[in-house]
Amino acid sequence: MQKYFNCEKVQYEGPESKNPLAFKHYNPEELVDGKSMKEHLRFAGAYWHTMRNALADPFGAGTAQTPWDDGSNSIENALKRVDVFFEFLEIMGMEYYCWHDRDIAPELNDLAASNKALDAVVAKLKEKQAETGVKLLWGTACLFSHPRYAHGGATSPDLNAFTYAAAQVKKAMECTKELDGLGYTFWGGREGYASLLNTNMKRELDHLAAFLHMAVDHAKKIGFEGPFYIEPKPREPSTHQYDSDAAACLNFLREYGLMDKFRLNIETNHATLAGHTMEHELTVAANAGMLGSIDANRGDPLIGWDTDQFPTDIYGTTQVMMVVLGMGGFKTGGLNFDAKRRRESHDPLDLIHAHIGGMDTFARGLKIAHAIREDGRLADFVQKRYSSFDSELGKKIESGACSFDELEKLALNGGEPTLTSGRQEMLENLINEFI
Ligand code: XLS
Ligand code: NI
Ligand code: NI
Repeated sequence: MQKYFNCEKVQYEGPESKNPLAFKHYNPEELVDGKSMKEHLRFAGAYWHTMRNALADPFGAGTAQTPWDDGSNSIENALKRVDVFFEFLEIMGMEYYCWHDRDIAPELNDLAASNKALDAVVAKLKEKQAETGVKLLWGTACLFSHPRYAHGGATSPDLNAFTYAAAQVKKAMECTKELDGLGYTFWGGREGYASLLNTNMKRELDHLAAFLHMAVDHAKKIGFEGPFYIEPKPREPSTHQYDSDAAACLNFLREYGLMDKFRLNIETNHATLAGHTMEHELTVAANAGMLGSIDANRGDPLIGWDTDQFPTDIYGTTQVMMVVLGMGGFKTGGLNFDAKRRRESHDPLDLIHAHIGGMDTFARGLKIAHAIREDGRLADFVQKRYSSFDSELGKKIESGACSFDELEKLALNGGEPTLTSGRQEMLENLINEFI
């Protein structure tokens, strides 16, 4: 038995196992396409949900049982949580993790005191990383919980709030660097607005860009090489969020000359809130060479907010892994379980069950996606669907060397184009052969 969790390290037992505390599909060292499953999937634990989410909802208090936590805002309590979290990672066999500054250490009376608390916890995290080989996938600053950020951090109309946010991000970047973090994330929780009556949108976006350029400069100064990630989300908590979806983020990054240093961190539930599929958002990002990392979770089709549920849908994880394999795998990113248990699942053991489910579902998605790619029929179909563009004329159009005049002449003589089927249902059946 472990010290804080009533279970042993979770082992792979195979699909026949009936043990609820075993992996049925995730076999970390098993090779898929010449690379181990753990290298493909790069699972990360989210400190905020695992250690700090009390499982409250707007109608009731938190239910999570955390016998290790004394409920205080003390540094000792924060240090104790580090031990618990690393035990959890060990049980799961997860080699990466992510944090917000305020999840790992308390916010105290002033910035200097909060920074000092952060230093103490970061020192302990560094020890634990060295002891276990666990790596920091990304760090981030929480610029959305404290009342000072009610109007935003980098987009606040108040210069003092903007200044505070800058100092907080500077420190969080330095802590990420100290822990050899592979990336650093910006999710703009309050970077948006509720009403245009009181908002100068143009000025707020200019400020956000200035803020991110300062982050780029500071990264250079401290030698932080990892990419920055922007995490799109369309609403909640702001009514209108500036980073609403992958396309909006790419447009913003291009407009303000930030494409080099940034990538996107795409989250499933945010994609669906934006009225897109996860597959769509990932494809938009990957097409631009900008898919950096993934927050793995899912929403609920009946609920219109960010329910952050654990991924259990095999179709969903298959689609995700099709895109990830298609781009040649993660470089600095991974699959971060930005997911929480339901309020009714308050026992620490539920954390283990939840992650087993997420990891097994992604393991299946990986194997299925690989099998579909190996089979080749799907890619073949898509390739053939566009094959008329492989002609001389097609090449001319694709290279920008054609004109409307030329095409008009051809259309006048060519007659009616023949219609061919898109065969969507046939392809859906094909996918089901593998699931
Ligand atoms: C909230 C976001 C958040 C980011 C990190 O919806 O998903 O958890 O991942 O700030
Ligand atoms: Ni997220
Ligand atoms: Ni989210």
